[in-house]
Amino acid sequence: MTFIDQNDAPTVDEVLHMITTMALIREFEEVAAQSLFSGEVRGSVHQYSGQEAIAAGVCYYLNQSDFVSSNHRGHGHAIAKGVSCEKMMCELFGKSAGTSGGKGGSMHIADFSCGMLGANGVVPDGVTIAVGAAHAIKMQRRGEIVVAFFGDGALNRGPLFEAFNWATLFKLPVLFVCEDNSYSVTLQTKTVTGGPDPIERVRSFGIPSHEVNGNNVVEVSAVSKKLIDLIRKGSGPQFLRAKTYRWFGHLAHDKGLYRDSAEVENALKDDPIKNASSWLKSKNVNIERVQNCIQNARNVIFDSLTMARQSPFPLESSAFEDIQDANQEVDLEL
Ligand SMILES: Cc1ncc(C[n+]2csc(CCOP(=O)(O)OP(=O)(O)O)c2C)c(N)n1
Ligand SMILES: [Mg+2]
Repeated sequence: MTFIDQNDAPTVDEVLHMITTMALIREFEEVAAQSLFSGEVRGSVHQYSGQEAIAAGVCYYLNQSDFVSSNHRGHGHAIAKGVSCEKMMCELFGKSAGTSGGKGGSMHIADFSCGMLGANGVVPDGVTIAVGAAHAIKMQRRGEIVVAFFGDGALNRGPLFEAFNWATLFKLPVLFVCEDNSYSVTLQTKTVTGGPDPIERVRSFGIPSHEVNGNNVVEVSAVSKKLIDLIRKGSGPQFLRAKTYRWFGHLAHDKGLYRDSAEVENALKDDPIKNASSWLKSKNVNIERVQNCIQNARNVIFDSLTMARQSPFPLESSAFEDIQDANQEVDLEL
């Protein structure tokens, strides 16, 4: 489904907002990678650069009370869902002001206060968490919906199919968003995928499946708006595959030498931020308004970096706090 009904197309102001979100993500990833290279950030950073239109377009029409779950490449989803960039940067720097008090790092960013259920390093466990949350919402007769973001690499993992089965069996309010960048770590996903197009697997569960150009925020947001609306009205699960490309290696340290340089060069030309700017230009929007959005986003990330650098690490005495005690009852209410 790529046809956009004019009634679903976003307005100029909405696209300007989405450009700001995309610019926040792009800049955040740039600073995160540089901070990893400089040794200020430890661990790993999976940059979302090049895929920004998906998080920005899907999350635009979600309410704050709705939920998202994410994977290892989760910074963009968190920013688009409204998690504070300052708290996220602090988390990457291991500082106590971070979303998890500096103890989680890049792949464990979560903030329930704005519906971010968590990044997740296990493929595809964010999806099963999303389905669990959707089941809780249904049992409690609440109106929120859940979006599960995952990559094409997850399409060959068993737990994904358990999640699809459960979601369709109980008609749960969940939108599955597959960010198809064609790669699973160093492999082209198609070289490890049997059978016809994996979208057929999704359809075999009876889940309506749609495809969109993931580098075009106008298209992503228009289709997402429609799907979110259907889910709110009780359609049960929907599936959206968004074709895209990750600009850098799997991790910031990966040079991506397994990819053809012409392929990368071509992909870089299909820049989601430039695509959105061109759309705005076609609507006679003054380029200065676009540049202001991008500059504002850069300022926010610069301030986040300053804060992360200046903030304290957690106290040594807190090292054993925030650890789940097997005998302790956990309040799992959302
Ligand atoms: C259960 C499990 N097996 C293997 C891995 C190692 N691993 C990390 S990311 C990944 C796949 C990444 O591809 P994709 O899901 O398409 O996401 P992308 O990195 O392309 O955004 C794998 C296999 C893992 N994290 N979890
Ligand atoms: Mg992938």
